[in-house]
Amino acid sequence: MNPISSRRRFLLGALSGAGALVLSGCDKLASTAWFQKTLGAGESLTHFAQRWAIPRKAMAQEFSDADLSPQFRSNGTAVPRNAQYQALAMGGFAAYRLEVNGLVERPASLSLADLRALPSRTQITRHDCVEGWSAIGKWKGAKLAALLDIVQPKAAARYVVFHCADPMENDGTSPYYESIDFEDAYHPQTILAYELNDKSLPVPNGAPVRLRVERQLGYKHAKYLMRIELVESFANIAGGKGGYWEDQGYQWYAGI
Ligand SMILES: Nc1nc2c(c(=O)[nH]1)N[C@H]1C(S)=C(S)[C@@H](COP(=O)(O)O)O[C@H]1N2
Ligand SMILES: [Mo]
Repeated sequence: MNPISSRRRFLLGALSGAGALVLSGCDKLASTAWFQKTLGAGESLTHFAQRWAIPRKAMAQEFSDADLSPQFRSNGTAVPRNAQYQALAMGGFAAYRLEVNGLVERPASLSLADLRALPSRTQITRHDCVEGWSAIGKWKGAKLAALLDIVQPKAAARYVVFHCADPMENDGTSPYYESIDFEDAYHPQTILAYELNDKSLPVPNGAPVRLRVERQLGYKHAKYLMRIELVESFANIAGGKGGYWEDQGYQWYAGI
């Protein structure tokens, strides 16, 4: 048995929730270097327990064409207030490039054609927004795992950060951003979506490419992707909490 699966078995035995970890006298474990490193920045004990006690590899529910919402609404930014982005949109995104850099062996710059050439997945899923609405849409996109195989994450990389085109402040600052860990990055339903309901992704829904990370709430699904950065820690990015809404107090792990 490899060290991961023996750890996992131990934890599955020890944990039925974060409370059990403390109550069962595992506070010694909580102070070990391994535990501290695993817990890491921005990760709560609840997330730790979820991550180890609930199979994160499980699939989000998928639906059929008959379940599609008549219209998939837009939320948050509907058109990025960014001259460079608007010029790209006017040109049909022909000049668009998705930059992939940070802790990778082979940084990359991908056109939409490059993204469309990667192994893809199509999925009909339900999007849940914390503001109290849901919609079912059909998404097609490149598997993030396939892109990671190309850029080759360095050993120190722990998070994938998504930098977006839309500034959240009127003065053009605070671009939207998000981050996920490798468990979600390699999940089969985690895709860089370039189609919604069999059409090119509309601008209000994040054209030309947005993240779908189906086990988590709406705000994790970053739209208007410009750059993907692999990092060891997101402590030095913007407010340091791993996402625009996280910096305003939302949970980093937004499990559904
Ligand atoms: N770049 C960017 N991504 C974003 C947002 C945003 O404002 N900007 N809003 C988030 C929120 S809160 C939700 S619910 C979804 C909305 O996706 P939709 O516009 O396709 O409905 O996008 C998420 N991703
Ligand atoms: Mo949302």
